[in-house]
Amino acid sequence: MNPFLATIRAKIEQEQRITDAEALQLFEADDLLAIGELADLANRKKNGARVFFNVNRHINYTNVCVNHCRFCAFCKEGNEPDAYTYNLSQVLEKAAEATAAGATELHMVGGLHPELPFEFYLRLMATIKANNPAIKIKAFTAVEIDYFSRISELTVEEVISELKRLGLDSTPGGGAEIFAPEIRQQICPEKISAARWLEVTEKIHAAGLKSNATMLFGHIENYIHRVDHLSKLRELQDRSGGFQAFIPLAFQTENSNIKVAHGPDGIDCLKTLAISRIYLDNFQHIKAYWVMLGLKISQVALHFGVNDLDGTVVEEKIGHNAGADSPQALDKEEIIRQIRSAGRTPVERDTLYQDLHVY
Ligand code: V47
Repeated sequence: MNPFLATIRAKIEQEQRITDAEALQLFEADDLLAIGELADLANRKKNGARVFFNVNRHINYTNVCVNHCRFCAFCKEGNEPDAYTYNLSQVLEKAAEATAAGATELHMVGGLHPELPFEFYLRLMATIKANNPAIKIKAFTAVEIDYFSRISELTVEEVISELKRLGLDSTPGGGAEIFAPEIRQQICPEKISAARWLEVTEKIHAAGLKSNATMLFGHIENYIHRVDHLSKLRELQDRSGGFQAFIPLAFQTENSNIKVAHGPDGIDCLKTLAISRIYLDNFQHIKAYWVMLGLKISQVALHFGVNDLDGTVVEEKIGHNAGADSPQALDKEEIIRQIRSAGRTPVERDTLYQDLHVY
């Protein structure tokens, strides 16, 4: 092993942090297998052979959005023919299907709709919980929480507290994209700034809710921007401890207004997952979101520092509208098979990473 990688190994073994410069050097290194082995070492120290998944269902209640992010193939203007907004009974029908299928979590996010009032989301939350008392709701990113505060004239703290009172259990990690302003300005100029995303997320954590964090990679950013992104997340996690999982999202190019020849390839995806694991020493979970990565890369990623395969998903629109060629849904049995065939132990979890069943 070359001296640089030997230094990184020693740091992992002694549970010391790697620096931003070292993370950048890892991104620039060619030895994918050595990086993967180091990430595997870091992951095994934290999680052993256990790999988490959950039985969940996504519900995207509207695709109408005022933000017009350039990477996004999901969001529409309200007058476009394929714009939609589910009413309460449509959402309840999907939640009931999820409960009947054994789901323990709803992952619920949507566009920033210009007309729906905050009361719509409160009613959504309260009614879903009343009809599906056992299900956990992971909903509304920091971007949506900020928006709800603006449309309701409540503070962010009040918005979070109302949603929590009605049953919000955790929040997903979307909307982080890439924090560096020179890239963020180009890919999502109308979205809240990185500083605001981090501030709202810190308030979510301060209210006692856990959240996730994502990074959209493989478009116009470079390695420096990825390291900057990871560094802001590591810093916030040091202060709040509220992040559960980090989820690098591989950019899907179709129907997007970011014109690049291709998204990240398999090597880039594995490297990014592995370096995330090594760098984010204060994150317990690194998730391979198979919808964007594809199932095969996600399975191999279990040897590159990943300990979470997300879930059954059931109905996915954000990645598939942008050309993701993964399936719409996975059976629990298929997820278990994938994990076992990677030589790891499948653990079905709930939203807060409590074991539900070890297979
Ligand atoms: O914020 C949008 C991304 C995110 C594209 O927290 C795209 O457990 C790739 O955050 N190519 C939403 N990505 C999805 C998300 C998520 C998914 C799974 C689990 C969790 C979790 C969170 O999807 C958006 C944006 O970053 N996105 N368009 C695209 N063309």
